[in-house]
Amino acid sequence: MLRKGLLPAMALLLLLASCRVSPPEKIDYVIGVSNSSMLEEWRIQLNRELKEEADRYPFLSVIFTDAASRSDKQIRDIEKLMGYGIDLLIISPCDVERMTPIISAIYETIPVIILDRVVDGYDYTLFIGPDNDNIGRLGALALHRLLGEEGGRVLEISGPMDQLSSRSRSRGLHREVEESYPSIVMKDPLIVSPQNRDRAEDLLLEEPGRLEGIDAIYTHTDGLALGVSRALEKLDRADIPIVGTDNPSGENGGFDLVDRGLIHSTVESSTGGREAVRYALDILNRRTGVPKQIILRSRIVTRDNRSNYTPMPVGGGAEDGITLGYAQVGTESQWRVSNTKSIIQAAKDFDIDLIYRDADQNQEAQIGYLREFIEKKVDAILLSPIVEEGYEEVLGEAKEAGIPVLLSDRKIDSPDEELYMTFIGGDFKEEGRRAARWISRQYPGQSVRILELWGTNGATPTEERHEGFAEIIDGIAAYDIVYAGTGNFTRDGGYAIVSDYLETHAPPMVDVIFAHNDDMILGAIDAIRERGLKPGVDIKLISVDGTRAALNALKKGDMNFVVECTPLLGDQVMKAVLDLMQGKDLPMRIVTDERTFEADQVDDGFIRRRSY
Ligand code: GYE
Repeated sequence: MLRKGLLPAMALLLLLASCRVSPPEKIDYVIGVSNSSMLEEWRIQLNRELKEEADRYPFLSVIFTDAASRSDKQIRDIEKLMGYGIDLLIISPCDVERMTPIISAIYETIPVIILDRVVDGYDYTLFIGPDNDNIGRLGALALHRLLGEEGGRVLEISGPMDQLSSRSRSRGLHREVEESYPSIVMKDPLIVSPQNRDRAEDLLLEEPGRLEGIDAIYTHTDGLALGVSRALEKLDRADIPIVGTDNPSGENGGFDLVDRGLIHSTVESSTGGREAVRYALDILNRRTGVPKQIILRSRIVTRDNRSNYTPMPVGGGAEDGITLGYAQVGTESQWRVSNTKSIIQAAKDFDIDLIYRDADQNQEAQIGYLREFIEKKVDAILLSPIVEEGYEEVLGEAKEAGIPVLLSDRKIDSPDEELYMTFIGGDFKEEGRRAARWISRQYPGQSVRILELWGTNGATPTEERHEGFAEIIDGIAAYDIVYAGTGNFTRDGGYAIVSDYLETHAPPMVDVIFAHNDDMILGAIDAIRERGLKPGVDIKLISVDGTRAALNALKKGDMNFVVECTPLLGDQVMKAVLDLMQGKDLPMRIVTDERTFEADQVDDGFIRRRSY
């Protein structure tokens, strides 16, 4: 929803965009940067990285603005930048909600890279930022390493909880403590508002009772950590260790505090400045395969790993070519078949030697192949894990052997993120949400009975598609998931469940079927027809993937909505392998760009051109 007050600002902004001034000679591109403030060390570091990286390209010019934490100032800054004729905007929004319509309007004119805080929806070119939930989880792991098995009492010191980053860090921390480290007891958090070093120091000095019986302190930023450590010093309690977060370099940054022994460890939250400039160039040069989101890696930094801070094995550049061992899930779906083809083709295009193994849905076999790759001393391993659990041991062996592992398509569940270098794939939770949003658009205020066809139990796309779907459906009282069963991502599986369900329930049995992939919905269509019902009419059908077969069914009216999840990951995977071999740091997650389809959005030509 556009807010009234913003409309004149946006009109002006678009007007300015249409009368762009030409950039100075020899400068090919002008990038505008709108930073939300320059108060915190982290944000100063962000600008420093943007500048350093941009300076490497003489044809690039960057104009910086500082919104001083005020959205109205940020809107004016953007108007000014547009007036200068920028080719691309990099923005770290002050207030995500207020900036969303502004960013959408700019995105219609020039590409927009959002840093740090993502806006709702998908009206931007690329998001680069940390995973704050995961940063909180890593905080829990750092506390566990510090306190050991016997655990202890921890005081959490955070910024205001109306900040999304504080909420996410706190949620991740508490969930991980509850699930994995029950001997850690979290005491009531101390909220520091406004969030800064001096305020943290003052608050703790005002309430020294907070420290009674406390074994460790967790702070949401390193600025807070510094304030806390000063207070501890004054209160003669410097014996309480602190785990911080953020870790920009420079004086009083996390590294510095670790070095000086003021804090025990910190969880890195890098700024993404360098990546922003590199991807900006890809976007401006119209390179293909630019992802939708880059989620930056976070690591725990302690004094021990601080001095030789290269915690991940880095490929040796393999002079005699690169050998990549690839352990694929199986051949359960059309998506999988296309995914395999894409990877094999890209390996050829990138001149990478691929050893391909198909695990045929058998995890033990897949782990066996990973051990084979380790034995063969491949340069890197590419893994599409069948399920999320059960890979830690073998990935530990790969790490020991110095062989980096990349995950494509599916993730593993492990707090130890040093077991793999990056994950490349879709945003499955968002896919589930998109399916649910379609239902809420179609049936506002009506009651809906839903049958959910799950993919393989324990696989990331199954867990996350369900999570995103349920997040919306569970919030609407009139919507009910009346039945859920796993069809294992296969056409037969989808057919069997729906056929059984229709046989054992009297009509009208169900209004909507949501399948976690196309193959299962195609099986459902067969089953519905067999019962003499009309698929897409008597029962509305939604699925995820966007294969040619599903888009055809959509066009014919046999189904109603398709959420895309692209299997064409090959180029991005091989690019990551090459980057890795050249010693570049990879982001933690590279999330592919995806869209949704309704019947009127696909024509025959589009479907014919579809390569999967
Ligand atoms: O959606 C499904 C396949 O892991 C994203 O696995 C992939 C899923 C895909 O079998 O069709």
